[in-house]
Amino acid sequence: MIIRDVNLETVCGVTSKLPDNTLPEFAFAGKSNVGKSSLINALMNRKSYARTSSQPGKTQTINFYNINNALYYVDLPGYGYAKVALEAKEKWGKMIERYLKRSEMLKMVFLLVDIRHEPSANDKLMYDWIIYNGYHPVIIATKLDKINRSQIQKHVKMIREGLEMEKGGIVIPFSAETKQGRDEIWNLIEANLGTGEEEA
Ligand SMILES: Nc1nc2c(ncn2[C@@H]2O[C@H](COP(=O)(O)OP(=O)(O)OP(=O)(O)O)[C@@H](O)[C@H]2O)c(=O)[nH]1
Ligand SMILES: [Mg+2]
Repeated sequence: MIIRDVNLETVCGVTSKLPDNTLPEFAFAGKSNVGKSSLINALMNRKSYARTSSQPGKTQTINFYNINNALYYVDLPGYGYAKVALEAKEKWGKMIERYLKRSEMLKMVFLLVDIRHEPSANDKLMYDWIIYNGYHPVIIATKLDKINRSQIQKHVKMIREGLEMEKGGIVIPFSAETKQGRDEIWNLIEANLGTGEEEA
C-alpha cells in the first residue's frame, strides 16, 4: 500500500470514550520506550509524525492514526514505566483492557519487545492477556540494529521461550533505523485488512 494520507484522528485519555471506528484497526502494545511510536512512524513513512522520545512514558494516550482512510494504527500507552504512580498504571491497564475487549474493528495486535533482552514479567502478562482476549499477538522484536547479525536467531529463540509462545507464533525482528522487517509487517497488515477477529 502506498501511504497517501496519515492523520492523528483520535486521542483518548483515561476518561475519554473510545471511538466507534468503522475501519480495521491494528494495535501496537509494549513496554515504555520499546519503540511503538517509532515503528508506527516507519509504517507511515514519516519521520516523526508519532511523537517519540528517549524518555519513557511519552505516549500516555491511545492514539488512532487514520491511514489513507483505509485503516487505523493504534498506538497504545507503554506499560512498565516505573516512575508512573501505581494508581495511574492501574488506570492505563484498565484502559488498554477496555480497548482490547471492546473494539469491534481490531484485527491484529502487535506486541513489541526489545530484541536485546529477555521478555519481562510484564511482557509475558501482556502476551497472555492479548491471547485471553482472543487475539494471536504477532511479536515484533525491536531495535534490531543494536545487536549483531549473528545473534539474531539466538535472541529470537530467547523471546519465544521467554513468552512461552504458541506454536506457529510469529516473531519479526525490526529496526526503525534501517527499516528492516517493515515490509513483512506491512504484508501481514494487508493480509488481515478484511478478516474477522478470529482469523487475525
Ligand atoms: N537504535 C534504535 N533505536 C530505536 C528503535 N526504535 C526506537 N528507538 C529509540 O527508542 C526510543 C523510544 O522510542 P519510542 O518509539 O518513543 O518508544 P515508545 O514505545 O513509543 O515509548 P512510549 O511512548 O514511552 O511508550 C527513542 O529514542 C527511539 O529513537 C530502533 O529500532 N533502533
Ligand atoms: Mg510512544
